[in-house]
Amino acid sequence: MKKTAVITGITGQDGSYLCEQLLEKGYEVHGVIRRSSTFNTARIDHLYTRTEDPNPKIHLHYIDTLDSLHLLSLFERIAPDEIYNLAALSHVAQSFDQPEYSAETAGLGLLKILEIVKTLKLDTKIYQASTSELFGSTPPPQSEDSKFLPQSPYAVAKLFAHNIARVYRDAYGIFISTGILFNHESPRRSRTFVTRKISTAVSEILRGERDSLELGNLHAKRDWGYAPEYTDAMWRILQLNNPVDLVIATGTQYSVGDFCNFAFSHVNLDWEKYVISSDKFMRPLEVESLQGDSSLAASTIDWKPKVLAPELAKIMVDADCIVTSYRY
Ligand code: NDP
Ligand code: GDR
Repeated sequence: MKKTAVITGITGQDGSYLCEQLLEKGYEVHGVIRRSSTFNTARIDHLYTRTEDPNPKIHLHYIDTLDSLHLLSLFERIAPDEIYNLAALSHVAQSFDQPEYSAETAGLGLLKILEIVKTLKLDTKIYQASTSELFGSTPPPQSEDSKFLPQSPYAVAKLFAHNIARVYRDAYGIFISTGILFNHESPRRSRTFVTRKISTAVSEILRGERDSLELGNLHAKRDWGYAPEYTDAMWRILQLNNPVDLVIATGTQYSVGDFCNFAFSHVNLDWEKYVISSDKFMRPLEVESLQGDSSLAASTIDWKPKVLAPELAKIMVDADCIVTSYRY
């Protein structure tokens, strides 16, 4: 039987890949999308047409995830089999500038969904987008058993959501799983994140549109993977018979400088001639070193990463060099 899924944050990087994958599996997909004065559907435009389709597979609903009344009315109407809660202010540095909004979207957003599912007594499986930022200053390797020491308003808000998920699971038997996902990137990554900032800069330098790139901390280390593989993990997590909390990561680690090297050397440029480290992009508090251990995911959902950072950098640079119209 055809399953129905709701994706909050469908217009984001992960939402767009997840939507594609669910449609391929035959799901009816409902996307929660917030109103914007400019078009914010660039990542999903290829998945739906604006013309009348008598049997559309993707339905968009204009609801801010902080608007619980309208979320309730949507969930009551469609009684989804699965909810993927991806909506959030997802930029760590920006969460220092907008801490309240960050707490509301990344933290309270999930609580509203849980309350609705509980009130309506829905038999829905929920996926929550938890993050490696929960580990913060805990040294690597980080696994499901590692301590959470969040270092930003974003991470503290996500920790609230992570914990409230466990509480609703244990107290009310709600089926909610979390994926503790480490950084994952793609050509659809917003340009405000470091990998995409680097790959677009490489393409612009090649085209002669600029001659330098200003970044912040070049020494921070991340475990970078490829976004479509991570959204596949989200789906696999919800297909289990019991709820889980699972780390999803490549198990590798590179610095921001290393990623610059992969991206620039792919087009025979020496990154050190172009990249400048500026205080402007330094954070009030930094997460220095993330490297995940996803062996539990390998055994429970048969998930293993294929694309690692050196190849990821090439994929992103190639996409920016060829398709100059990506403007996320
Ligand atoms: P993006 O920033 O690309 O997407 C975030 C999505 O949330 C967008 O669709 C955005 O809408 C939407 N959104 C934000 N606030 C609201 C709101 N108030 N109401 C409705 N929609 C809202 O993030 P990613 O796709 O990269 O990440 C998805 C989720 O996974 C996020 O929660 C993120 O924190 C988490 N995560 C991401 C990781 C990564 O490496 N990518 C790693 C671990 C966790 P709009 O398009 O209008 O801005
Ligand atoms: P992150 O991703 O904070 O890990 O959060 P981001 O790409 O923003 O930063 C990664 C590291 O690069 C350093 N850095 C810079 N970052 C940005 N954005 N811009 C710069 O110019 C720059 N220079 C250096 C940062 O200081 C940091 O150390 C992402 C988001 O997707 C979160 O939502 C998600 O939860 C985590 O990944 C896992």
